[in-house]
Amino acid sequence: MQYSDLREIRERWNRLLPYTLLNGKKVRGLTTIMTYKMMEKSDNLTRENIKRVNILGWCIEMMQSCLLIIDDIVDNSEFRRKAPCWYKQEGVGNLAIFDASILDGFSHVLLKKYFSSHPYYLQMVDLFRTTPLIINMGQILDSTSVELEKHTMERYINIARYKTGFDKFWCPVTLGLYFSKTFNKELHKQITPTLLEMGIYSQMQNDYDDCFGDPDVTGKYGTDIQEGKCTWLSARVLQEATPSQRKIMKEHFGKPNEESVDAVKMLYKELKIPESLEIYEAQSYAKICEDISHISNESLQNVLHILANKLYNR
Ligand code: DMA
Ligand code: MG
Ligand code: MG
Ligand code: MG
Repeated sequence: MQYSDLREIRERWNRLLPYTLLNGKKVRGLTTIMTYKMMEKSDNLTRENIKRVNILGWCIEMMQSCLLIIDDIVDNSEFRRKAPCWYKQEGVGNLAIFDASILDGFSHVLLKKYFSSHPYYLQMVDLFRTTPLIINMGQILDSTSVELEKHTMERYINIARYKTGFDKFWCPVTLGLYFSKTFNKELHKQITPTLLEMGIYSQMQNDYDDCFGDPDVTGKYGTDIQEGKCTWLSARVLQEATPSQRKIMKEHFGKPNEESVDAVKMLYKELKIPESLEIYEAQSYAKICEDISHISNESLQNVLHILANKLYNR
């Protein structure tokens, strides 16, 4: 209503919103809602509160869509969520950067409209400011790590921690705790390393999908090899490669042509990188379960267990 004179913008928004916000897995929004439902006293699970936490879930999805729109431009991606990326839409191009910023801005409009009287409003706003800040620092690290010498496992983990670790589980669970007013500093400190670890693992799966995933399932075509991205796969290969295999990486990695991409994929298979990821997955899952067992709150243990099982048994 406040911007009702901007008819053209409203029409654009009506196109932008369903296009960029729907058809994803909505992991972050649903995680916020689940955390809330599992932490809140049953008497408080009213229709009104469920509606409000759903709105909060959409807010976090808006933040995510904003980040993805920009990520796709930087990564030269073609598809997202089974459709051409927003910036590839006719008449959009670089204007997508403005659209992304508007999406982020509107998440704050919704936050203010529905949550400004909530006792944790300030913390919620802070979370919606801090998370993209952290992610974008990770995105810069990600985009400035293309030289093969930089593809160490240590650097990879750092990139994954920043670009995905905080936003995948840590941010939505924290938001659910704020909304349910069950946030406790000490408990939050306990669950933070586990939530980050799970976020990092989910980036490893994302890297695997980029290379070996079925586009009908992932909804996108990979660009990591072409763009020379430091991924779990590339860092792992360079840990294992013989000098001649390293030469193949040097020659073909980061090149856009199909033959080069195939040569790198072949090397990944030769070095059994998918199998290594499976082994890592089992170890990581066992460690996560062990960490969860030490959390001193049963409801929170249950929240993390559900998330871990979804992540590791996909
Ligand atoms: C993570 O990096 C994405 C964001 C938005 C921090 P990515 O480019 O690997 O994601 P995707 O594979 O989904 O493009
Ligand atoms: Mg990307
Ligand atoms: Mg990216
Ligand atoms: Mg990826």
